[in-house]
Amino acid sequence: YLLDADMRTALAQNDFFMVAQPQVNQHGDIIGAELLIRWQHAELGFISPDEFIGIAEKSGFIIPLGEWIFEQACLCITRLQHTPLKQHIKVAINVSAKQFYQAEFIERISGLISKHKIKVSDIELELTESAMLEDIQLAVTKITALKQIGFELSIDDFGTGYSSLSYLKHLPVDKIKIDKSFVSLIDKREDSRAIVEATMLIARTFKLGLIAEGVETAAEVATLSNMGCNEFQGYYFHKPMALNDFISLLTA
Ligand code: G
Ligand code: G
Ligand code: MN
Ligand code: NA
Repeated sequence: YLLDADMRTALAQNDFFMVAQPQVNQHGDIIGAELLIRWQHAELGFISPDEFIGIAEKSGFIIPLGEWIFEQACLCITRLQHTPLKQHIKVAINVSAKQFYQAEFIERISGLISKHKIKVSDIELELTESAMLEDIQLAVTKITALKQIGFELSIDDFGTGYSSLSYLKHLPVDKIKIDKSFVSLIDKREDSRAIVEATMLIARTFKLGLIAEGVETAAEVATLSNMGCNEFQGYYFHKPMALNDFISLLTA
């Protein structure tokens, strides 16, 4: 079993690293990447974030870990700035609810933005729908403040939060990410297809960007394109990869 102490050691020893999963437009051009954390444990080998993010949230370790993740995004953006690229690339990170609701969150990440002298609009923060619903009033306040500073914000795992949709009109987010659980069933189940259709209508109505995640097949791409989705993330296009490989892919 994993201990909080293991994670603290791992952070100090550089056993955590970020991988990048490219996001593409309808032509397959890379428009951004989601950074995802990975842990190569000295004895246990690879440990999935599904196993340790929850533990880190309970122990409070997610606060220093979340800051480390944010700083990795800053470093990635700096690297991209020093790479000659045809297109502009945005970098997205997942922000855990615990970190988001922390009183000093905005101050801490603003400090890192200044330290690394990057453009705040180059970072996209992904917040899950369920995280925002934990305290919707506070979420609206925080997201409004983050937007004012210039962050891009997206709602991750959209459609899985059992939410009333009325909250959306109060949230100045930029983008919805259609959850992979709906994408994977889009050609198999009418109910999943209906949820995706409803999500697209919501995105249009609220003038939000839209990206489908977990796209694995050409058939899914075709169905989603026909329905009006123009941005994709998933194994069909690119799997998460080492940052060096991501840079190579962009400059190839
Ligand atoms: O990358 P993978 O599919 O293994 O991720 C599994 C889960 O862990 C997903 O829910 C993903 O959002 C989450 N996750 C991956 N990387 C991060 C991260 O850097 N921060 C947080 N908070 N969650 C992450
Ligand atoms: O919870 P979140 O949406 O952040 O999780 C994204 C996770 O989904 C990533 O960690 C990534 O490893 C995983 N993922 C990305 N593309 C695909 C895909 O095409 N199929 C599956 N099964 N998982 C994917
Ligand atoms: Mn995500
Ligand atoms: Na998701």
